[in-house]
Order: sequence, then C-alpha cells, then structure tokens
Amino acid sequence: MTEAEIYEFDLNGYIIFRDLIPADLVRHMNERLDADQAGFPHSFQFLHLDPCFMELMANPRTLRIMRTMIGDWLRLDHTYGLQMNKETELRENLHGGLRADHGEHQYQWAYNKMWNGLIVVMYALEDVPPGAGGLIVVPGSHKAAINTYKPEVYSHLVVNPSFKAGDLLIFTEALVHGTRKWVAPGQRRALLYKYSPGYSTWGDPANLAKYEPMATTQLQRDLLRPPYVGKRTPLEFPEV
Ligand SMILES: O=C(O)CCC(=O)C(=O)O
Repeated sequence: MTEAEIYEFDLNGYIIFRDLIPADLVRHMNERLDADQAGFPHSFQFLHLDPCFMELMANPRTLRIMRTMIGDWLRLDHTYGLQMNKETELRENLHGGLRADHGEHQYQWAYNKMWNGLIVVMYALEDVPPGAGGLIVVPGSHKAAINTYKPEVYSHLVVNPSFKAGDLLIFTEALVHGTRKWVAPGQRRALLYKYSPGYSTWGDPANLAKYEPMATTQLQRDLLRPPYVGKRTPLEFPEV
C-alpha cells in the first residue's frame, strides 16, 4: 500500500481499489453464480463452485494489501456472497466496531504500523450506484472512543459507498458498518473474503477443511490453514 492508501484507510477504516477483477472474469463469475442459485438468496456460499473463486482468494494484488494490513502470517477466515434487489427483505442495521466480538475486531498502531483483526475484502460483481443501498459504514468509527452508541442507519454520519463491478472495497470489522435496503434498479452482488491474522479466527476454522482438497497451489493451501502460532511459516507472497 502507498502512504496515501494507508492514510486513507487509517482515516476512514475502509478503502476502495478500482478494477481488480477484469470484466470477462466478472462475467464468468456471475454466470457461474447464476447457474448455482435458485431463488436469489441474500447470502450464499461460493468458494467450491469454480476454481476462479479459489484463485481470487490468493489474488496477488489483494494479498499485497492484506500483508500491509495484517502481516505475513495472514489466513483466510471465512467467505460468503451477498446479493440484493428491491424485493430483498432485511433488517437494516449497523454493527461491528472497535473491540466488538470478544475484542477480535481490533485496530491499533504500534511500532509504526497498523495491527488489524478481521478484515473484509468485498469484490463487487455488479455496480453499486450512488444511494443504491447495500453496505453502509461510519467512517472513522474504528477509532471511536465510545462503544455504547451507534448512529441511526440514515444518520448524516453514515456513508453508503458507491463502487463498480470489478472494484474492491476493504474495511476493518472494527469499523461500525451494516446494510441498508437496496433501492436501485438492478441488483447488488458481492463476494466477501474475510482474512485474519494467523493467530486468530472469527469463523469456525473447521468450516475451511472442506476446501483444502480444492486448493491447487501451496499458497492456496497456506491461506486455508487453521489459526496457530508455533512453527507457523509466513506466506510466500506472489509477485504483483
Ligand atoms: O455488506 C453488507 O451488506 C454487510 C456486510 C457485513 O455486515 C459484514 O461483512 O460484516
């Protein structure tokens, strides 16, 4: 990450990177997901559906960013997809925040670098036009001094980031965030890959075991390792 990118992430608790997935791969992913899903569920699993999703887990550009945020021993924590259209029923909400979930949602600076807990990497497979709904965040709340208060979902403090298919939005779970109803024409579809430091986990690591036989590279296998510290080797980060 550049100094400007680190500054932006530190300031806001989230950051958008443009054009990470090429348009033809976005199309392929959408076709693969369309073929799998009946009934347009709000949330879905996808990692097992096609090798391209496992490859995205180990995308060199994303891992380079994760390395700055989490360090050399990072691991995949869990994945799921989200999709919404105007008909999707949901409870609009804000959740997360610094030290939430047993303290695992952490954001700290020490020794001149950031230390993160669970980080969300959200790839858009459909455009999110301004004001469409979907992900909402409270910029800067990952450093808030008060954790007994959350703003209203439609407060002026809340932002609904707009980004395009193929873009990547990254946020720390220490950021207060949540979901608004989708009000735009068309639909939202996003893939969420959540990464943790090698010593910690949010999800049940047993859930990752079923993906191990599908890993085709050592890097993919290393990312799927359960959390532990002793004798853990750092990831071999690919060239970008
Ligand atoms: O993107 C959304 O609608 C919400 C995502 C969320 O709550 C999370 O990743 O924890």
